[in-house]
Amino acid sequence: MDGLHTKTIFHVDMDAFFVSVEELSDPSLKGKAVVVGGQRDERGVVSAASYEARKFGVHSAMPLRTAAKLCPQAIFVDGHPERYRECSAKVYGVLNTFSPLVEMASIDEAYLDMTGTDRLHGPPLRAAHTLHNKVKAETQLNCSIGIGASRLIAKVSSAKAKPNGVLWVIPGQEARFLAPLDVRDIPGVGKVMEQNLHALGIHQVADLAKLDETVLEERFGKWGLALAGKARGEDAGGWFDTEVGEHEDPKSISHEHTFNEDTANPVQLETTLMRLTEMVARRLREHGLHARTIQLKLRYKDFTTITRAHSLASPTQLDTEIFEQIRNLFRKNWKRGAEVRLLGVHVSSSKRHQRPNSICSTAGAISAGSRPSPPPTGCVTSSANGVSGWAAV
Ligand code: TTP
Ligand code: MG
Ligand code: MG
Repeated sequence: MDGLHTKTIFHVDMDAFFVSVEELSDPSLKGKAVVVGGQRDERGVVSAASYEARKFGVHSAMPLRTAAKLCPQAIFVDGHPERYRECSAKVYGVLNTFSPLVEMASIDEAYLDMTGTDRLHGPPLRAAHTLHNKVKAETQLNCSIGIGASRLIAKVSSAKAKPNGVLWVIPGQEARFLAPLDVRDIPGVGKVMEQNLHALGIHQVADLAKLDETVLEERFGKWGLALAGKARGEDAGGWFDTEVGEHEDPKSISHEHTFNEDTANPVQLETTLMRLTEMVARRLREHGLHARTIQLKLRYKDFTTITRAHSLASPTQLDTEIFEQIRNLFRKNWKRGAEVRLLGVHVSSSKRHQRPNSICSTAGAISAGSRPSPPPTGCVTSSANGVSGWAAV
């Protein structure tokens, strides 16, 4: 456990990202129930929902028509993948001025290793608020920042800081912070694992923490052990290790989407490819794998199906890098105007591969500067819904 208290990790995640980017081009959307991903009568799925729409139960990956039923007053907007990528790159630019150790984990989120940067940026909360303001000033977008001694804690706390907040779990208080949370809040615990845990009467992280880890190991093997570590706030199982409950590294990962109505709309097609890419990349990261070969599958209305692949010189698990290749393959191979029935994104993975700029890489860790100052008393400091309360520690 020594390693647990030596790091300061930030997890930055943009708030309602696609919706917020749409609001930049159409400010009249602000504060309203907005659904991005297509029109209310289309057969696609929701990419993103505004916080206002979420109050009605609308969420990502839900059919647009279900969203329209739950929230008839919502404004439905088509997606603009180019804009999202541009904003993502801008965010990365800001983060990169803050720490050389930035790892974009998806189009709208990143981990920063801020260990030892006190002299430069001040203590963690001050640094986070400076960063929070900088992101806003340079992108006009809100984000939330979680701070913890592990990636796991940083990730969970950024989710709890939303919207537009900063939350720091003071080193040593991890178990107290996690205890009341649902097991599903632990990254890597999916639907199946949640059901397995519920069947054992385990609902909250506190229930997990009470168990001897050998019980979890007996029941779920090494994933049980990793889960026990996660319940203590550790990056157990390598954090992006295999998903809890899954027993093998997949050699290939793919996601496909069949359109309810065949479409030749390039925006709809590319938005779908982006969503499929995100799903694939997320699973790569969960399994600690990197894609070496990236393949597009395209089935036309008449069921003619083509697959086209591209091999990367440098394996990746980043949505942006995978999407760039998928988009190239799509643009080169799609017969413009021809209606498409199905799209698929498939990657073949290489074994675990350490990127040189990964924040896991100790070789690249920041060593200059002072060590973090001793934690202030108290458990968790939050500035939920804003940035004004942070000085309370
Ligand atoms: P998230 O960060 O999961 O969600 P969000 O930014 O919309 O909202 P939050 O404030 O809770 O972070 O995803 C980032 C973007 O990725 C999201 O705006 C749209 C896209 N996305 C999809 O296209 N499909 C999906 O299933 C999910 C989860 C996200
Ligand atoms: Mg987000
Ligand atoms: Mg995100």
